[in-house]
Amino acid sequence: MLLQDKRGIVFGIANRRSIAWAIAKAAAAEGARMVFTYQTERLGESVRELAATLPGETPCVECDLANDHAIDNAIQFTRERFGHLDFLVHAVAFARKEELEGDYMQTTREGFRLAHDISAYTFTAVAKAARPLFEGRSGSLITLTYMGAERVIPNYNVMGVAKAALEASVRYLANDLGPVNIRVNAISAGPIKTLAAAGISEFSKILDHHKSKAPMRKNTDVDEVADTAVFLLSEKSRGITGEVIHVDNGFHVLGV
Ligand code: NAD
Ligand code: IMJ
Repeated sequence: MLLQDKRGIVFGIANRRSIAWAIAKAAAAEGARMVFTYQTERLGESVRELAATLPGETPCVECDLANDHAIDNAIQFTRERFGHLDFLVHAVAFARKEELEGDYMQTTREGFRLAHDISAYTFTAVAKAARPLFEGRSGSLITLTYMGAERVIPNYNVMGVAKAALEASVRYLANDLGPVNIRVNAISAGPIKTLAAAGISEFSKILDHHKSKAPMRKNTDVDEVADTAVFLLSEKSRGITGEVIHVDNGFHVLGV
């Protein structure tokens, strides 16, 4: 098993459709044990229900990533339960709904700040806070990104700019943490119908387009993302850091 006896922390499970949940299931199947964090108590019940379906104990703790004290608390909680960490999964993004429609140019200062805080800075924040739990061991950190960081996608707007900052953070964190044997990578996933895609205008059209044009002629399945995540979290990817791997059935290679 690729993650036998490895300990991890997962940020970003909201429900059974979450990419983070698919990653957690795949990691558990490879022998990992994890702490789950959830954004608000409103999500706590469903996250604890999902956690209970995994073998062994999966401690769960509230963690609003907008709050540094909440991050420190989740790390302290993890230290008490596990003593150390081998991996971290960050699958978190947020922008105000109003910023995800119309022209990018209409982005407000506060909307820009919030999108960058939650969608980009929090990865650096959790890397910094969790760093002591990796002391003396190798580690792997991953985050989730989207092609809107590299190219213009209608309505993705300030999220695309925040994802570009997130991808740059992956490279800087990889350089900071490489000397202590911690790798840092991102998965750029194709469009998947999750809570973060709910209510996005024309999302079904984007899925149809992806399916008809992607080299593999299919939509991205959450389990495809999860299997790449397991690879990146495992020693199999020991030579890879600072990388953004596209798991999108090849869509990103297209010009038109
Ligand atoms: P999701 O809604 O299930 O997950 C997003 C998570 O972010 C939720 O669990 C939510 O609670 C969490 N979150 C938001 N603000 C937070 C805060 N302040 N503190 C703590 N947690 C907070 O949707 P998803 O599609 O699984 O998204 C996971 C990641 O995948 C995101 O980074 C998203 O940008 C990325 N991604 C999604 C797609 C897609 O098409 N669904 C494609 C590429 C990348
Ligand atoms: C999101 C907006 C516009 C276009 C989009 C998306 N496309 C895809 C997404 C084409 C695939 C989903 N995605 C990659 C995201 O990162 C979504 C982030 C997100 C979604 C919401 C919806 C609800 C809300 N705020 C959000 N903030 C971030 O209020």
